[in-house]
Amino acid sequence: MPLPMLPLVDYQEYPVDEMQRRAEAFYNEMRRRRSVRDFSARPVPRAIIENCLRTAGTAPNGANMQPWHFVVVSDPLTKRRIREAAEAEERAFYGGRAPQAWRAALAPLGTDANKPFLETAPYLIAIFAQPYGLTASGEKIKHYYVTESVGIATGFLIAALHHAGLATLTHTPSPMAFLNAILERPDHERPFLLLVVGYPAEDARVPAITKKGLTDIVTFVE
Ligand code: IYR
Repeated sequence: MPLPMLPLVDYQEYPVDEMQRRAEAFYNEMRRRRSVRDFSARPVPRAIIENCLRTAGTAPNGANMQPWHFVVVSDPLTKRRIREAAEAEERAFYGGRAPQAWRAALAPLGTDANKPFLETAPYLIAIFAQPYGLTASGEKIKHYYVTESVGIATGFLIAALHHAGLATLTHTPSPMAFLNAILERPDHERPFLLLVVGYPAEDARVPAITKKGLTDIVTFVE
């Protein structure tokens, strides 16, 4: 049965010069975002996190199945368990499980197996991808474009948190199956990313990286 169709009342058009200003202002805001690894323990009101998660939940996704689940962890004991499990995986990763070329690619960033921010930061948001959903009666409903959908929702979430004035780190300990166990998520849910959220530490440092320019990332066919 097709859904009822509604007028697009929420669309907002701007004059072209205002569009130009808005596009530039948004770029200037987003280009200030950095992946932060030095977090402050300062608390962050949960309501801010909730609104950013609402933004994530608006992401376009396959057949509107919304194939994601977000677990927001502020409990110190759970954060500690996540840190311990993540660091165990990271020790194996940096200790030789990762191919030499991968470790060489990371060397300039100075990352290592120590992840104190997993306990320091006020929030860890574990993002899970659901290959299928379950109805109330336990029937499986297939989800489509799961990775794309969850990736877009995660991008929305990172942008929303940055816009609110918070720092994030997209952390990917590999493998991440320990998140299902610690956070009691069903086996079929795939841990996608662990997002570390909070204020940066006052003395936070970030590596001197640059982004590719427009001509390096875009081809116009006109
Ligand atoms: N998960 C590891 C390694 C790592 C991998 C990539 I690709 C990065 O961009 C950064 C780190 C870690 O978090 O240290």
